[in-house]
Amino acid sequence: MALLEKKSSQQSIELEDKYGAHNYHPLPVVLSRGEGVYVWDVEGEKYYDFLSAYSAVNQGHCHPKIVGAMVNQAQQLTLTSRAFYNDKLGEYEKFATDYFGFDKLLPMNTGAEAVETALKLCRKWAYEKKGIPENEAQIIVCENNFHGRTTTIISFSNDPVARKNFGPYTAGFIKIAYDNLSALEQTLQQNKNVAGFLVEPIQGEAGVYVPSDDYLIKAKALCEKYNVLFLADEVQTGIARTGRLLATCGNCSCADKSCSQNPDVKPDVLILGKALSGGAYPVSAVLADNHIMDVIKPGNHGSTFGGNPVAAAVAVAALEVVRDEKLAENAFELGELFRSELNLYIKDSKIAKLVRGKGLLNAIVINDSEESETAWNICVALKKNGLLAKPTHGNIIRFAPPLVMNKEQLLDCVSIIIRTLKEFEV
Ligand code: IF1
Repeated sequence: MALLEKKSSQQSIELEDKYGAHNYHPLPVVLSRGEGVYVWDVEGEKYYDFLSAYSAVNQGHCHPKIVGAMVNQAQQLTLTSRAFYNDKLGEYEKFATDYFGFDKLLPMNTGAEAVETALKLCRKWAYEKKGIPENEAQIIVCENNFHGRTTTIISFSNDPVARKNFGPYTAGFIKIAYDNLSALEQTLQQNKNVAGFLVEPIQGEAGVYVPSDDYLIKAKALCEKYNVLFLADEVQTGIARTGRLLATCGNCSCADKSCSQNPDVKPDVLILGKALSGGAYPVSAVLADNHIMDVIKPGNHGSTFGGNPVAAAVAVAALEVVRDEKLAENAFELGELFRSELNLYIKDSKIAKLVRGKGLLNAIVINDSEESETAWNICVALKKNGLLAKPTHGNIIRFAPPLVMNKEQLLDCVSIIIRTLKEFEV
């Protein structure tokens, strides 16, 4: 079969099955085009994308401004490495540090790389600024976290599928219950060598767990009290996904000044990825103020592609789109509408137990066991009805459309979701 001839979905699936590692179990759909909130499969079937590539495509598929910035820069200069300066990185760093309210930015590529960078930064700060004895630093993390797939990150995961048989594991992490301030305070009191607290403002992969309103601000206050860095992993919750520019919303240029859901919390270290590029290119970043970031000296850290001119141009365009198209406000309003519409159905439903989330990061819990195939079967049925979504764990289906969706499209998706759930009402 000539490589370039158009293949059917089945042929594409067979190619991946035969020649690709089996590290995913995708829904049986083969996509070949995306535009805004829509994607098309190779047979030309059109779908609403309700996953947004795990919240990387917040700005919508193939946004013309972002693609334009990428193509334009790619025809100019793609990569210099950091052995030399390039004319785009400094401009991006100034734009993004102003945009989020931090002194400095360390550019990386994937979310996991940014999390690893934040962990290294936190440890180095602990040894050189806090005075913790070398190799004694501890970082507190939460049960059911997801921060990426590197060996160190899965070392503090409690997901057996992500962790088993990848040992030996990296030491120096203490796990506590999520959304539990007394567990955090006790751990801080009992361990004098704590360097930092790494937390997702909403636990995405765990099933879109939204913590108590005062959790983040009180956790930050405890970190200040015990001189511990508050590391916010906003790879999935950031870039307007939760109805605010950041779920922590500290010091951001959030256009929605009515950020009443949570008081502002400025992390000591902010971790971004995914929609930082609008899904067009791998771009991630770690932001911190000078008294923390200045422990990093030449040769301490880096990467071949980190801070490349294409990433810089794409990230500036992606952030301008979020601001200019008021995507945080749109996510806030459509999220309220989505949950209120679904709650009207859920109150009499036997198949859907609840809907939870913030902005356009939501999930429904299916009334079946974690081991059941029900959530998966519902997603296959949603696909037949023109909407793509995927379960996170077992009986939880995440719903996260691009933030450029309008009210009419959202209500159309709500009716598809309800119509599909009704097929499973017992
Ligand atoms: C997969 C979901 C998982 C993340 C947070 C860091 C990273 C992620 C909060 C790492 C990545 C992706 C990875 C992807 C599925 C998806 C995901 F929650 F978004 F759905 F797995 F939990 N911090 N999340 O969510 O960023 O290195 O991937 O760029 O690995 O299956 P990355």
